[in-house]
Formats: sequence, structure tokens, C-alpha cells
Amino acid sequence: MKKLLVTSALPYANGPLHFGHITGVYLPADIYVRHKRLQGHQVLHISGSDEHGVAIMQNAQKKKKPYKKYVDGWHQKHKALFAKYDIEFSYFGQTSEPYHHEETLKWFNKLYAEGAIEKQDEKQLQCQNCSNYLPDRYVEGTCYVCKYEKARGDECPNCGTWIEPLKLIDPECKFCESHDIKAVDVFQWYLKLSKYHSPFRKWFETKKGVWRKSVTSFVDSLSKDELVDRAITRDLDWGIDVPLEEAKGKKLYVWFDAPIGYVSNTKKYLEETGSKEDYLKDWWHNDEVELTHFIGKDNIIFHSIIFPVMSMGSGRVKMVDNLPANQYLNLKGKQFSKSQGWYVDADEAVNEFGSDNLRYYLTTLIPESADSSFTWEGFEARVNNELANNIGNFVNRSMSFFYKNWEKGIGQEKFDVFFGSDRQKELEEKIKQYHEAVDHFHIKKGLEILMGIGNEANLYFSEEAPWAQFKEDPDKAAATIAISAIYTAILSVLFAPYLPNLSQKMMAYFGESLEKVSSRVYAGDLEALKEVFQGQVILAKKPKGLVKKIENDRVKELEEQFS
Ligand code: B3M
Ligand code: ZN
Repeated sequence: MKKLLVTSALPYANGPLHFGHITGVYLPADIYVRHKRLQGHQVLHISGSDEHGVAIMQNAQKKKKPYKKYVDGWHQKHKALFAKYDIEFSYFGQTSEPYHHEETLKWFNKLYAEGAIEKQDEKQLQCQNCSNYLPDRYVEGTCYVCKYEKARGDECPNCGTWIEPLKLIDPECKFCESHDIKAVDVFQWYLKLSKYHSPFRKWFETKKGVWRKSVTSFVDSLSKDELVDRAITRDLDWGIDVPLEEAKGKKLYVWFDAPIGYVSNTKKYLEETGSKEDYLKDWWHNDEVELTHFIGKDNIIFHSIIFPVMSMGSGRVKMVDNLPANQYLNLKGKQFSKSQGWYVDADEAVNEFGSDNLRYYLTTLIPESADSSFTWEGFEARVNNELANNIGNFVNRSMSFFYKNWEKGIGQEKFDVFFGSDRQKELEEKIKQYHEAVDHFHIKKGLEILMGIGNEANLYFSEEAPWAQFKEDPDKAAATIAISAIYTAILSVLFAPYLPNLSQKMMAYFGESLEKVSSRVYAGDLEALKEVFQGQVILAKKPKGLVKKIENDRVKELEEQFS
């Protein structure tokens, strides 16, 4: 048994979450965590709201709400949404809370003492019309790398470059829309990334061939020749105070404190659950713990370079082990955009279609190696043709047939045929491949393997045609149903990480006896099923329709919004 720390990027408490977030980060993380727990590992899944930064300030100002009130509102909404999607965290905290500020200051002070943070003069943009300083998103202009016109002062949403604001072409003030902007002298505190170039590279080399190629080549290109120092303080009035006399009035940059949120939220979790474990000694500073960050590709730089250098420089926590960063999920081929109305309300969707159907379709879309695209037609096709027709139908038909015709049960000898058979061996082999896939963050492939088992069960059932067998030789039909019940039990256990509700409904047919051996079955030890299928086997529950099909008329309506 291992200890695993799994983190999911802290979503900004700044507007609704859409399918892009869910599919790119939280759903794969949740599936992975459930999978690892079923394997018997001790897993913490940590996330929380990211509540500082200019984008939040701008929106709170627009809504005329105090910052804290504004972020608290979104924090509650996000928590509720994750619950509806059955996405579970050990702890989902808030970076505007005192416990997080406290942890962040420990990092700052240690890095400062180590000489990893230094004061430097810099030129900063200042609007000559409204005289505001323009950090981060308070300035927009054309990206000097890709020529995208709406690059922000901190990053270009088009090409992902971490923007040096002074290089923006034709910058515009986001307070007053003026283009009369000058660079003026100010001082800020810098994270001295340059000092860590060589130990960083040495560490990073060990990740090549381990992390996804898309991640390592990106990081390689960003860090090959040098690491550039970055300012981590800002002239703002919302955020964590810089703990230096000279820096009065300045706040820490949101990307300095946000990843520390993983650590502070772990501490808080252990405290709140009355654990005796120490968040550093037992988790974050423990080399036996495996650390994994689930993120989208726009967050790679912070999780592969900045936070690792902060970790290395402060010595407070271990270095990250896995970084399964995903590409983007688009909506009909175009990026989601709340402001342009080009998005699907994830809350309305789950209220209407339920978590299993959406989890199923969204899993098929996880952009592990390339961008992917959501459409309502795709949703309809995948749910109806695959989840309903393959799994739902097979389980429903075979188990209803069982329930109706063998009230006194099917004798053990019909099930015994399975044990020691080639069918058992082949299934065990498939379960091995399944573990291999999910262990390596091929979450989509894991689902495909399970659907393959479902297909096989379906095929077996239609070829044997137990309803016809029943008329001539009920004994033969009983044998077919016994094997179908074994397939159903196996699928019910294996689906638990992906479709927790469906899995539970299916497992309930076999009562407690299956629950007792479920971790052995999950691990691929199918002999364990002998304990479920012994004596006269009856179903513990009457099977009911499992998967509700999606109506084509409704899909047409939904598609129309995007034409
Ligand atoms: N809030 C960015 C994002 O949601 C940011 C992630 C923080 S992870 C430490 O894209
Ligand atoms: Zn201005």
C-alpha cells in the first residue's frame, strides 16, 4: 500500500465552471483517486478555490461586491457542482482564509532567507490617463509571440506564453480603456528562478520519458537555456500581504500563493479530521508519498517550473512525481467562452441528465493527447448507443430474466463452469490491462477496456439467446444467465471509479457478498467470486432500467442554441 497525494488545480472563484474544467482536470482526477483507493492505497485528493488575483478583483468590482463576499459565493457554488458530478475531495478549501495565508508566509520567509527572493527595480506599465498601475490582467494588448490581439499582461490565452507586459504590442488599460500607457520605475520582489537553473534541469531530466511528451517538450523548450526571474509581488489591495516592512501595501502574486494551497489545504484537512499525522512529515515532505498534480495545459509552467523551484528552494515539500496535464476540451470545435455565450451550463446539464450519463460522455472526451470537442449529438450517440445499448441493455435484460424465472435461485454448478475456464483467464488478463492503463493516467483507455468487456458480455448473451433456450431447455438458459450474472458482477465492480451510481445499482443485485470481495475482484482476482456465487444463487434486488436514453428532440433543441 502506498500513500498518494493527488491535487486538482484550484479553480478560480470567479465564474461558473464548465465542461472544459470538469473534463480536463476534476473528472480524470476523481476517477484516478477512486481507482487508487479501490486498489487499497491511501489517497488524499486536495483542491480548493483560488481566490486572489486581478481577474477576481475586476469581476468583484463590476458586481459591486466586496472581494471576500464575491469569492465565498463562487466557492459555495463550485463545491455544490462537484458534489452533483460525484467528484469528491478530501478537502476543498479557500486561499482567502487565514490558515492559507499563514502557510504561504512560511514559504515566503524561508525562500527569502535562502536568498531565493530578492528586491529588484523594474519597469511597470502605468496608465497616464487614470494613473493606475497595470499588473497582470489590468492590461491587454497584442501578443508578441503569436500576434493574438487579446493577450493579457500575465499570459496569452492563445499560445500560452507567460507574457512580459512591457513587450505587449499596443497595450490598453483595462480600467479606463486608454492606450496612453508608459513604463515607469517601481520595485518588486522577484523569485530568483535563474539561480536554480542547473538543479532544476537535473531534476527535470528524470521526468523525460515518464511524463507525457506534450508536457516534457513544452517544459524543455521553456527551460533549456535559462530560467528568467519573475516578480512575485504586486501593487494591489486584495491578496496576501508581503511580510516585509519595505513592501508595505504590496501583495503576493496569485500564482505564488495558489499552489501552496495544496499544502495548506492538506494541513487543514488533517486538523479538521483530528488526524495525528503531520502534513509535512507524513505527507508533503515524505519521499514515500507519490505526488500527482492534475492540471490543464495552461497551468503547466506553474506546476512544472515555478512550484518545483519554490519547493526545491524552500525545502518545505517534495518534488512532484506525475503531471498528467490535459489539452483543451472545446465546444463544437471552438473554445468555451462565458462572455460570448459559447458554453454549456454544467449545473443545468447535470440536473437534467444526471451524473453518470455526463461522466460517461465526458470521460470519452478527456483531451489526453489532443484537443477534443463536446457536442450534444455526441452526447446522445455515446449514451444511447454505448452506455444504454451495451451495458444498460445487457444488464437489464439478463438480470430481469434471472429475477423473473429463477425465484428459487440458480444452482452453484451453473456458475462453477466459469471458474478455471478460458473465459475467466481472458477476463483476468483484460483487468490487468485495465490497471496498467489507469495507473498510467490513460483514463480513456481504461473505460474503453471496460466497454470491451461489456460488448463481449452482450455478444455472449445475444448469441446464446436464453429466451429461446428457455423454451426448449431451461437448464441451458440457466447456464447462460449464470455466466451473464458473473459478467454483471465483474462490470459492476470495475465501473466504480467511472460511474459510481451505476456501479452501486448493479452491485446491489448481489447484496453484501459481492461488496465483501469487491476489492479482490477489482484487483482481477476472479476466484473471489466463488464466495458470491455459491449454493442457490438469487438476486437480492429486482432489476430496474439502468440507463435513461437521451431524447433526440431535446438534443435538437440544445444543439440549436449553438447554430
Ligand atoms: N486557478 C488557474 C486555472 O484555473 C488556477 C489554477 C491554480 S492551481 C494552483 O486555470
Ligand atoms: Zn487607465
